[in-house]
Amino acid sequence: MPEPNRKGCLKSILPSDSPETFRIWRKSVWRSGPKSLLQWMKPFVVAAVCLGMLCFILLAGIICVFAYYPTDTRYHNLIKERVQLQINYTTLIKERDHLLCLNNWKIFGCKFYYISTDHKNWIDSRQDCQGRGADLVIINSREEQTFIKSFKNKAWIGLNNREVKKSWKWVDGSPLTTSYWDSGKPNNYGGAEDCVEMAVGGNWNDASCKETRQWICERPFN
Ligand SMILES: [Ca+2]
Ligand SMILES: [Ca+2]
Repeated sequence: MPEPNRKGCLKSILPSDSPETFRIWRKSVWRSGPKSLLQWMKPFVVAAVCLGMLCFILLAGIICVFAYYPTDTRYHNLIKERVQLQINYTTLIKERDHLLCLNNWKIFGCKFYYISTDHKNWIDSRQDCQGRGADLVIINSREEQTFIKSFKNKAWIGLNNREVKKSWKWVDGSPLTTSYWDSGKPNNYGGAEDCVEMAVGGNWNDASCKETRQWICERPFN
């Protein structure tokens, strides 16, 4: 009668499938003591441990799926909300630009610009701008000058020397540093040209403050 061995599988150690043979083999195992029994059981213990580990891994996987699924849903909801906010933002920007356009305002950089359709002298033009929460435009850069030229009309800008002759100042009190005078200007024609207009070509001309022109206002966003 073969002894159960370490690789043991019941079928491999039994010589036949007869009940009598199995009974004799069982007696032999019990008679040979606990050590032999343990050796016989070892493959089954290993199999049970493996099965237990497999169940543990499966359970952990299920827990992970249920734990992460809500997070995944929240992530997709956030993506949807962000897309919706972008759509709303784009719509609002279009509506804002449409309203600004209807009221003759334009946006350049971080500023609003208003070009009048009416004509006024320089002082009244400035007062109109101030009534709109703005002031006559101050040209701070070549880019802004190029933008202003796009209006293509004679228009007052916020530069003058009404206080001190030949001392050109912007409406915020700052001195003129960079200029875009038209050729031969300023010429102080007739001795009383103390205000500055954007000429038709886009460069500047000094003119009498009493002349009536369109005007350009500038204001910050807030
Ligand atoms: Ca400016
Ligand atoms: Ca002039």
